[in-house]
Amino acid sequence: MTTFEGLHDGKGMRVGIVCSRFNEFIVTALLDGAKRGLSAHGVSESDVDVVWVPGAFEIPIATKAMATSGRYDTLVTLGAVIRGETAHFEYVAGPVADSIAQIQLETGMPIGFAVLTVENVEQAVERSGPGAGNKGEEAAIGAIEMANVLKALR
Ligand code: INI
Repeated sequence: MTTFEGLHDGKGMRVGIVCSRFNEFIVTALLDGAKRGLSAHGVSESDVDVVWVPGAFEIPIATKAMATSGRYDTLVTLGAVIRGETAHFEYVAGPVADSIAQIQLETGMPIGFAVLTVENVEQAVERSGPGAGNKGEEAAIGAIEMANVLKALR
């Protein structure tokens, strides 16, 4: 029996992060978490690019451009869609998640997903704090693991 497991070793990995500016204070906290996770697992700051887009709806097109650029080993997407703030929550949140899943399958690029979809600002703050449970940090570490497991499978 052979077991394939991706290590959380990001040494030498080039990472692209897509951030949406809507609810910027939350996304900045997710970005801090993602940077923490990458650095703790060996990714050098000079190997990380951060791209800002206006809102979560614009994340997929920027992510696809990065996924097909040949410049990255893995990507991370960060955003915050808050139900209390928009009548079109469903029209933004669902398509973004579906599109990111689709881009992974079309391009073979692993993409960490921390586009929060929450009921209110309090829930967004809980998931983007400086301690454990920062979803940006979790997505970044997951992105490293997936890059390694896909490399092993290929
Ligand atoms: N974008 C977000 O990232 N989060 C939101 O909660 C949000 N709300 O509430 O509407 C939001 N809307 C903007 C959207 O992502 C696009 O940027 C906009 O529609 C322009 O295309």
